[in-house]
Amino acid sequence: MAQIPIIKVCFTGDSQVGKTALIKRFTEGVFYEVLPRTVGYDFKTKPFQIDKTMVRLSIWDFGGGEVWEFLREKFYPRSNVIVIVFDVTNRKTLIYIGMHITKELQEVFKNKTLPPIVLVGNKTDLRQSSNKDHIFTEEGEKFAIELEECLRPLFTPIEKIKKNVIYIETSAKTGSGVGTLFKWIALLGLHHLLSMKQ
Ligand SMILES: Nc1nc2c(ncn2[C@@H]2O[C@H](COP(=O)(O)OP(=O)(O)O)[C@@H](O)[C@H]2O)c(=O)[nH]1
Ligand SMILES: [Mg+2]
Repeated sequence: MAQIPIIKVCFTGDSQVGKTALIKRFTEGVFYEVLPRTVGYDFKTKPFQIDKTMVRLSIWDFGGGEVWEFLREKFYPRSNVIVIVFDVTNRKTLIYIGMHITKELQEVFKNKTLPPIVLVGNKTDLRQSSNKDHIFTEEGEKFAIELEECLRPLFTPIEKIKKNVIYIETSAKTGSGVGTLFKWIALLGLHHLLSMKQ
């Protein structure tokens, strides 16, 4: 029997945006109001069916901040898809991506090719249409386009992938968008894995 392809997924983003909560919602189907801070990294794995292919998602959840930079630098280049999460009710977490994550990726992937990225706007259950500071779909999509433009020279050329950065909105609390998110993670990750094997 053919071996199940293993897709390596790295979650990154500012702290408290809901990275661990999204992974727990997907792997355990639960939501915790209080979660311990991720120290270093957490690792989870789950089988997943995408179209007719069975894959195994190997998910790495990194603690934010400079302290764990050495871990992220080691693991990013091995991943098939990178998931960058921000909190739609906290603009600082979107700014953090432009200020820190893009620089880190540019540094780590300067001599390597970058896998596809999924940008995630999480905590949509807390978003209020009256709050001008919250981030709405249009702005998230615009940011994804900017991110793609900024990182364009670094991406792995993959014929089947038209967009290297896709934008998804989720709520780890209600579960909204979480299925779609992991479907995209598996699909993009599989395309990347297969392109690397050619
Ligand atoms: N209301 C709401 N709270 C969330 C959501 N996702 C995460 N949280 C809460 O936000 C806090 C930080 O989540 P956590 O997953 O630890 O963030 P991380 O530091 O990015 O891993 C926790 O108290 C979670 O319960 C969400 O979609 N909606
Ligand atoms: Mg965490």
